Amino acid sequence: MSCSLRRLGSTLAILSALIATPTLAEDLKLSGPAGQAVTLTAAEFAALPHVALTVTLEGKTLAFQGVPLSVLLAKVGAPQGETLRGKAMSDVVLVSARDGYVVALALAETDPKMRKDQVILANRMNGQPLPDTAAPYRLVVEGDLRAARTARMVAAIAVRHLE
Ligand SMILES: Nc1nc2c(c(=O)[nH]1)N[C@H]1C(S)=C(S)[C@@H](COP(=O)(O)O)O[C@H]1N2
Ligand SMILES: [Mo]
Repeated sequence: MSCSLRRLGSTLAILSALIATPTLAEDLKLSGPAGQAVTLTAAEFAALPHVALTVTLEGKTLAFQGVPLSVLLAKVGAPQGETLRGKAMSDVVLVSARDGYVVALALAETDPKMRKDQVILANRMNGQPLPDTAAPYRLVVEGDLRAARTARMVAAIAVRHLE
């Protein structure tokens, strides 16, 4: 009796651990140049400061809302502003999507102290949540003429330091 109760107890403990730490499809994995790792839930992303960015890509004007990439990269220790210099000038940002699509940016391109064109990770388009083909996040690079860098279904962003 006490043995089966104990087994029930440990089964419940395992189940509750699984329920407490699910890997949700909307989770966003961030990693920094020295291996720092942060996972943001959709609720944590929603609580970050959002900006609006309207772009015209291949003749289509789209109004996005999202979080500046610089805000996300600061969470994993990416150098920015005056600290983005020297060897960090070759740091790259890899934006990876669920279908294996990967877009590379120079870290310097993403820094609002370096360039006035915004780079954001959008979660809304034209006043609506992103459609399933793009959710949960889409990269938007102001100034681009083609849509190829607007990675849809973004799941992870990594800053890589090149030696
Ligand atoms: N994840 C992912 N994002 C992607 C692509 C892709 O193949 N996979 N293709 C890119 C290209 S080349 C284009 S033109 C646009 C097309 O987006 P749309 O179908 O919403 O117009 O998505 C971009 N983002
Ligand atoms: Mo494209």
